Amino acid sequence: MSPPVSLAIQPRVADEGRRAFADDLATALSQRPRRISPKWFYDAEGSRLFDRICGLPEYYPTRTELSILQGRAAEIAQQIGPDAEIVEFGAGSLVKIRLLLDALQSPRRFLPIDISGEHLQGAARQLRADYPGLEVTPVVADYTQPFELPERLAGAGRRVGFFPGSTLGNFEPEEALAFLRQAARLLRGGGLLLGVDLVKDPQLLHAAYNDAQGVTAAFNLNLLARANAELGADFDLQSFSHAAFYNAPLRRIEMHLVSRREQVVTLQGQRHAFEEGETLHTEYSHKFTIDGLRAMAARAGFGIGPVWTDPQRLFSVHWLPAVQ
Ligand code: AVI
Repeated sequence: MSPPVSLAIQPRVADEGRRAFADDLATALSQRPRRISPKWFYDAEGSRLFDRICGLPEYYPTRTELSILQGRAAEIAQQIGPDAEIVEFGAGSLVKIRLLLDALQSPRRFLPIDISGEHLQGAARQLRADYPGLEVTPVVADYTQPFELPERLAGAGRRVGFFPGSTLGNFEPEEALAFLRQAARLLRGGGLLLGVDLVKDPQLLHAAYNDAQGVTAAFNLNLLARANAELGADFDLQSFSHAAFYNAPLRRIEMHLVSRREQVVTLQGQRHAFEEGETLHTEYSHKFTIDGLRAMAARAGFGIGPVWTDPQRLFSVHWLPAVQ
């Protein structure tokens, strides 16, 4: 069994994580417009709420991507080839990686990369039990920052990245390009299997981020609950509301927390005043055209391979060869 790269330093990592959250939130509250990275959504409760979002009737991306992966598994496996090493950016849904592993010819190794050691351990344990021939090597790293992967296994096939779920859309365009450049370097000679959401009718998009059960609202507001629990902040959750709208010219959903009244919030001894209607921006979710995504991938150093979509062209899965 391969231990995660830095399991021994988990408590320190947790402290560092809390400090980084405190620093990011303090910076976010001090700047105008106020803006924080969506990575802070994902504490245990945020991850649970995100799993619920994935099953909502309005949130089409998860089930649509799954249907593409399922329906096109054989073609995808043909692009990847035998004995592959699969690198997943984020220890994501075990459902998606299983669909891929089940279709591949004798996959050799799975390397899930995640900033959270806990998430990685869960993913690794379950896959080891179900795929006895597969070596599972978790890597604790922030994949949005520069990092290295372990040496390739002798005799292994291609090294292939898997980045589903349109998480790329949560990056700023320059961050997305930087991520793709790093992926092209790490995966040279192999390729990237990338799932991204497509530009579509704004009404469908609006519904997906403003669901009737209020799960997306709870997910957004949980960021403030997390700040209260972990950092001793005093956000009054009743005094903020969820807002998500489609910015058509920039092809992205923008998610905010809107102050419902004039109020002062205290974070680590600092007071932050909100006017009624002022917002904390929490997430972009960019939507792509197939040509636009391919142009960005080409700038990052990828070649262009096949793309698979659903009949309604809601979502796309791209095979991007990482040219030698
Ligand atoms: C993880 N990410 C791709 C989701 C998205 O659609 O941007 C996060 C999400 N935010 C609100 N709903 C889902």
